[in-house]
Formats: sequence, structure tokens, C-alpha cells
Amino acid sequence: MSELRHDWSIPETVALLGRPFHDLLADAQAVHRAGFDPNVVEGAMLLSVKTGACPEDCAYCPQSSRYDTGLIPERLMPTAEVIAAAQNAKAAGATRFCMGAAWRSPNDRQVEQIVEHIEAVADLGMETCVTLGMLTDRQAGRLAEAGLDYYNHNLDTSPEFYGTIITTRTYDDRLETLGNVRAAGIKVCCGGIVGMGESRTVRAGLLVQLAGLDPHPESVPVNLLVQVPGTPLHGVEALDGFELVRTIAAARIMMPKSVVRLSAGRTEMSDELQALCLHAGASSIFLGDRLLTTPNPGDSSDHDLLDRLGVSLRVSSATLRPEAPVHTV
Ligand code: SAM
Ligand code: DTB
Ligand code: SF4
Repeated sequence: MSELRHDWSIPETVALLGRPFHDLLADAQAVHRAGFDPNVVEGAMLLSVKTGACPEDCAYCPQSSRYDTGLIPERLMPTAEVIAAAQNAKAAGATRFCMGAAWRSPNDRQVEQIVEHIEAVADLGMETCVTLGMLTDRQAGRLAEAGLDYYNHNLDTSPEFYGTIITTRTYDDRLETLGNVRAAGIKVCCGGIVGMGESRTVRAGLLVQLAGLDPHPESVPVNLLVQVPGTPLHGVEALDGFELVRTIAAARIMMPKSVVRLSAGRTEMSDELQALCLHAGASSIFLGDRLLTTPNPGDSSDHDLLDRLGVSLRVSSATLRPEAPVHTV
């Protein structure tokens, strides 16, 4: 059931997404239990280290300079502030610290500043992840040398739908950056966004691309669009929650060893919907009350939810399949 495949077709994936809900979830749970402890969730924390004024035109994004979202741009954060945020994240139970910058692609000087951030966060004993836009092979090599664990670069959607969402860089640009990151030996965090008005076939197209990456990304973030006033996608029809669950279940089945993250959009989800997403095979969340620029449920609400489910936070980055997980209830 859990051999790694990279050759999923769109019809096959559409059929997987459309299976009777309970059959799909039962298979996704079986795959999940074969590779993971279903009662342990990974906690990551995000920090926007450079905010807004981005030249790209991603239609979902509050940080694009093309849309008036009321966001106040901020310059690259000094390392001391990053360290303080990472210490708080660690105290809140996060094992991974993800730094995001609103760049199309960093220049070499900016990469050096990020290297300082990475080294400082790694010194705290946390896993490091950054998302900085497109990277050259040399820049990816430099980040690898600095000890970066993960690079986040999303494919966002299917190749066919992509052009309706972003025009300032291509799908192939994204695949090239992912290739550079992989070649440098950095683990890949790559996923997408649902709820942008796409069809099930589009979601299948995204999953086919993600599962087509060889090796599969180690982390697969599934973001539910956070609708921000001023962005072109504000007001798009909300996605049926069951479609989100189906997408997560299909991702779990198609990429059985990858950690699927229930990422952006949780403030719009009921506790019950989030629990279904975890049941379908998501085993990672962002902690804290802010994503990059938009709200996230926050620690007390998350600890309450995990406690009610008998789920604990993974305590160390070294235990993806803990033999003896620590439970909070
Ligand atoms: N600028 C870099 C880039 O685009 O690669 C890194 C930061 S960018 C904000 C990282 C990812 O956040 C995007 O690829 C997208 O998947 C996600 N994202 C941005 N705005 C979002 C929104 N409103 N809702 C859900 N996900 C969003
Ligand atoms: C990812 O896939 N989701 C995160 C992270 N990678 C960088 C970002 C979500 C951003 C949501 C909108 C915001 O807060 O600005
Ligand atoms: Fe810029 Fe990234 Fe937002 Fe696109 S998603 S506008 S590249 S910050």
C-alpha cells in the first residue's frame, strides 16, 4: 500500500479524490499509521523576516505591492529579533522555525543575512526552514553549507490553473528552484493552496505534480486560502471543508512518507474540520497566533484542541516516529 510512486495520472487522482468519503479516509489512515504515530503532531512556527513590498503578482498574497491590503512593509529583521522570536517559538513547543521573506528572489547579500539567521536559530536546537523565493544553484549551496534543514517553495496549484494566479514567474521557474534546493542536499517543503476557486481536477493536477517530484518533498504544506481584502482572490467562493479533507487524504496516500502540514487557513476551520484533516493524515501544524502576516489560532486554542484529541506535540526533531510518544492526556 505504501510503495513510493511518482507516476500518478490526473484521471487516477481525480478518482482518488472522489472516492466515497469513508473509504478514502480509511485508506489514508492506514497509510498514515504505517508511517507515523497518529497521536503525534509536529509544531512549526513562522516568522516573517521581511514583510510586504513584493514585486510579484500572486493573486492570493497580501504581500504583493500590486494590491492595496493595508499591509505595512518591513525591512529585513535583525538577527537579534529573530533569535528572540525563535526562543519564544521553542518555549511554545515548536521544533521547527520557518522564516519567510517577501522576495521574488534574494540577492547574494540578502542570502548572507539569512545565513546569519539560520545559524542563530540552529544554535537554539531547532530545525530551520526558510522561504525566500527563487534560488540559484549557488545560493542553494550556500544555504546548505549554513546547515539549513528545509527550503519551502510551493508549486501552489496545477500547471493549467497557475497562469490565472501568477503571471510574473512560471511553473518551470518553481521546478528549477526546487531542483536547485534538492541538488544542494536541503530537504524540500513543497505544497500548495486550495480554495482559490479551482476545480477538483486542478487539485488533482497539483497533487500529481507534487507526487511526481522524485524524491517526494519531505514536507507538504496544504494551505487553505486566507482571503485578504484587497487581493484579487478576496471574495472567491469558499471551499467545501470535505474537499480540503479529501485533498489531505489523497496527499497522504500519494506521498506516504511525507509529512503533510495543515497550514494556512485554520482560523476559518471548526475544531471538527481540523480533527478530520488530522485524521486524514495531516501531522503538522503552524503554532502561534500569526502565520506570516495573517492570524493563526494561537497556542491556547491549539493546545486545547490537541488535548481534546489526545494528540501530543512532537517533542524533538529527531523523532519522526517516536517509540514512546509523550501524551498530554
Ligand atoms: N516570496 C516567497 C515565495 O513566494 O516563494 C516566499 C513567501 S510566500 C508568502 C510563501 C507561500 O505562502 C506561498 O507560496 C503561498 O503558498 C503561501 N501563501 C501566501 N499567501 C497566502 C494566502 N493568502 N493563503 C494561503 N497561503 C498563502
Ligand atoms: C506555506 O506553505 N504556508 C506558509 C509558509 N509556507 C511560508 C505561509 C502561509 C502564509 C499565509 C498568508 C500570510 O500570513 O501572509
Ligand atoms: Fe511575493 Fe511570495 Fe507573496 Fe508571491 S507569495 S507576492 S512571491 S511574497
